[in-house]
Amino acid sequence: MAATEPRDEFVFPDVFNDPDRDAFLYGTFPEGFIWSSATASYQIEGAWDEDGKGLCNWDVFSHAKGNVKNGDTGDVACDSYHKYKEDVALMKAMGLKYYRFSISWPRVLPDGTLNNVNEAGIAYYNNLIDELHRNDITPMVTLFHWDTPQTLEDQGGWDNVDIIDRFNDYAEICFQRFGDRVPLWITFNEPWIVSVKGYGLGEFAPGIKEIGTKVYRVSHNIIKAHAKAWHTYDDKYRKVQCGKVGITLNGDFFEPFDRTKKAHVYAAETFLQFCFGWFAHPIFVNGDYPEVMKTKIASKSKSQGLESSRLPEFSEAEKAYVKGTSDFFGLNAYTTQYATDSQDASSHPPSYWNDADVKTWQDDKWPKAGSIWLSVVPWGLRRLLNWVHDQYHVPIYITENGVSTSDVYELDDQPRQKFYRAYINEVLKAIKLDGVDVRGYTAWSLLDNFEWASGYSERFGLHYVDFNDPARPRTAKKSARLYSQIVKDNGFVKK
Ligand code: GBH
Repeated sequence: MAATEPRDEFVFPDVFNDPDRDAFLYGTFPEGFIWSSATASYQIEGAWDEDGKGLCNWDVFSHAKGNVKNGDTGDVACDSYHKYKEDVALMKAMGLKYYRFSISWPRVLPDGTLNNVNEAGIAYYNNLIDELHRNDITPMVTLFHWDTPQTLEDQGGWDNVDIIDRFNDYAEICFQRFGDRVPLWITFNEPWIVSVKGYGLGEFAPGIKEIGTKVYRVSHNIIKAHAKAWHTYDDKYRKVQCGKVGITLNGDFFEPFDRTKKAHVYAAETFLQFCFGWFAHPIFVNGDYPEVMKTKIASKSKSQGLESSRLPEFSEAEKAYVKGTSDFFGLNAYTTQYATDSQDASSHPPSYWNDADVKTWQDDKWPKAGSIWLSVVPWGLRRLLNWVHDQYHVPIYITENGVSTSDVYELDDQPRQKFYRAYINEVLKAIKLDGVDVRGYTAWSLLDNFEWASGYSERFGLHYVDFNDPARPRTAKKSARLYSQIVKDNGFVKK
């Protein structure tokens, strides 16, 4: 049995101490392995107020001064609302058989509710899905990639329990109208980011800074909303549509700085629980938060003079309802950090960061990408896959992995080519050498796009997009060719 609480003994296979850790492994992926690339509605669609679309929180957030670098917005973005056929053609040219995209909730339901169904928005996604199928590409659809209808945000957004039912209505209309052609659904993309960046640090929409309190309530509601949508599918649609519904979680891998020190191992495992376990422990293990979160947050809350813990509780009925509500583990993985126990363990101010008593940082020696948080650490992905497998024993779909370069015109994108080759090779090692059940890999991103608070200053695309040209022309970078070859070979063959 895997310990789903932090351990203080380093339990990964010995192969990790192998001097050949970074050696390249030739070989192929299991038959039927899913190769995909991803985008998200607000990051690519543009057409922010066209054809009856309602406002989303990111429209409002990016239109307000000072929130996004250079005052960039997603008003036009890659203009994929008009150019989706071109996007599909790019995937076709690469030989990709899956596409992960997200639906804009307020494009389908402009005020977030069933009071007003926007048929033009529904038609857009129907056209996209049909175009994909015509080109033999299977849709993998995310229901929520951060663009909340502004009317609901105005009512408290994810901090208002009413949104759970609104999200379920929205999920259900998507199952009804698109589900006959969508075999893979992802309810939420990275709830950690929504909570911590949106309602904790205020760096993302809606820009709220309540890192000690609201973050826990917001996540609590998201977990319940996820579970409800999963049950709706399970009760009413699964039998006919035969699809899978999962959730996508993000987090860095946390490597104990010195793995012979129990305190470092315990700290790294604790932070993995605070990132992944926060959502995955209720959903995949027992309907409840990890013990380490419950204990730490309760004791800090007490020392802060609070009557109850800042971490909400699930009732017994809720635990039973939430447990087991994901058909797979969607993993977005980019980077790694070192962890140790925090030397200055503090309770003030009440904060998610203080609650864990862990200090994390990145090694200066690790190569840096075009985003300050993104160090290139391929072996971290293999370890993370092992950790997720060991904790939850469910099929893993990598729903995002990729790398940024700064805003330069560069078609021979060497760092990105190296990144994909190295990271995808670590996925192969996790499958072949460690026996981890990974079913698919998704490159982030098909296109350069609106990189949230960084605007267009960071480029993650396999295709270059010229944001100064109204036609938003796309040009394949060399990394697109490299990825396409890996897909064609289903791995790495010696030539
Ligand atoms: C993904 O988020 C998103 O799903 C996608 O939309 C986005 O474009 C892509 O990655 C690239 O950023 O320093 O503590 O604030 C992903 C990963 C994880 C990146 C957390 C920023 C910063 C943590 N994010 N990380 S912190």
